[in-house]
Amino acid sequence: MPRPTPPRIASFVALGCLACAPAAALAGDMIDFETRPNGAAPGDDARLGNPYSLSGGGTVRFFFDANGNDAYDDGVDVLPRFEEVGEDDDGGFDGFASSTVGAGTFDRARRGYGAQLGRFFLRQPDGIGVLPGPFVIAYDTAQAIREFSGEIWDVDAGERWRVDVLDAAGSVLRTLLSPQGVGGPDGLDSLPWLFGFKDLPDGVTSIRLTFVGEKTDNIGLAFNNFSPTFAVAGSVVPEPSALALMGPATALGLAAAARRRRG
Ligand SMILES: [Ca+2]
Ligand SMILES: [Ca+2]
Ligand SMILES: [Ca+2]
Ligand SMILES: [Ca+2]
Repeated sequence: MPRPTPPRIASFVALGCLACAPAAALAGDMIDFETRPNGAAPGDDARLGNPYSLSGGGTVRFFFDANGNDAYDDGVDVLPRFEEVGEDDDGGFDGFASSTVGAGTFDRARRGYGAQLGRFFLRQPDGIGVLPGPFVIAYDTAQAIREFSGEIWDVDAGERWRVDVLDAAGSVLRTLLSPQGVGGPDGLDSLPWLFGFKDLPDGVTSIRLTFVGEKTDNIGLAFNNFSPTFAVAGSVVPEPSALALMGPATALGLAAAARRRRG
């Protein structure tokens, strides 16, 4: 008798996440990069140097870790830039090519995802090319970070990202790989890869996003909607609660029900 198996359920959940609704405006600590840390509107291509405040106390900052020590070093590490949706008209740099939206189109979300991208996102310091190092999100807070989520947009052919959750010693507490990017409309061109963690152990101090794709050039990072203290719905696949529901107790219950039907 055909019945759902855990792998089929998991793939169904993953597909559901790809199609999940755009994130609504959320209260609390949702950093959507529509404002700078001081609340002012960003400008296209402007650098982000200051950290954002967390409502529960402390701050979080973003940088490319040029010297690979997982810590921010002023003047050594490289600052990301705000990028405005649409093509630059002043000869500045863009974030990502929106090839499924249209030829010669940049920084445009796929239909239905415009509100989720907003007007601004965060990107690599220069043009699409070679990154100066991993992208690091560093907390400076007394809060225990138990969950978070974020979005990497436009994970195309030859592209893949690894997300590592680190403690102060640089040990990897948790890790997650993005899908292997594929080109064309079936891939994540001009779409977000929504990732998140829940139930993190003690000691989370930073998050490191490392490009692990096959490409060695034409690489960018389009980062958006970072939620530093909670994981938005659909970002954790499968949800820990769903895992618990599919655990041994449920499996035993299904088997018992099958036996009763056969009996
Ligand atoms: Ca550093
Ligand atoms: Ca742009
Ligand atoms: Ca630009
Ligand atoms: Ca945004």
